[in-house]
Amino acid sequence: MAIKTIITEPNKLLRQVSQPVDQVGNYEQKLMDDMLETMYAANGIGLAAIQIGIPKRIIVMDICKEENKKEPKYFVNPVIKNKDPLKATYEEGCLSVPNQFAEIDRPSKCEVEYLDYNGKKQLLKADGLLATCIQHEMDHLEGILFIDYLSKLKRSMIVKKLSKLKSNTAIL
Ligand code: GNR
Ligand code: NI
Repeated sequence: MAIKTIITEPNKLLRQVSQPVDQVGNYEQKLMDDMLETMYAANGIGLAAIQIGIPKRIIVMDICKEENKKEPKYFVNPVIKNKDPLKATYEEGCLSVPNQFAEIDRPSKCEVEYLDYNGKKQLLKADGLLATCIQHEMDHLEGILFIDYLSKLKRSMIVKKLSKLKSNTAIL
């Protein structure tokens, strides 16, 4: 397993639409292992493959709060089957938008069909943080970031801050 570099805004790769996976094979499983390790190392609760530069429809998640307990979840080619019309608000962050947080409204519940780590078809009924997180991750597959739901002004302020941060880091 290996820890990969997480791509941050602004970066065109984050705007790319990810491609479906043909088959969950050895390469995909190794990729999911690396993604999970990278996510844990960054203290995230979810990660999409595009965040490490790979435009494939693969997501890993672990929303378990207990220390020393792992509950990894793997989603290949996820499709949302049902969204609750009722919205829920969560303070969201993103490993690709470091240190920025905002309250975002999304459907409070959803049903997701996907292939698991072993390529087996699964249906998940999600609510709470799980529902928010899976929708946040599925947005990454379409090249969408949570800051896209903010006003143009708020978004451009965040992107400006992040580009400044990047140009400073380049000097160090
Ligand atoms: O670590 C993460 N926390 C988080 C909190 C609220 C809503 C969504 C998330 S996902 C984020 C990790 C990430 O950037 N995944 O793409
Ligand atoms: Ni994210």
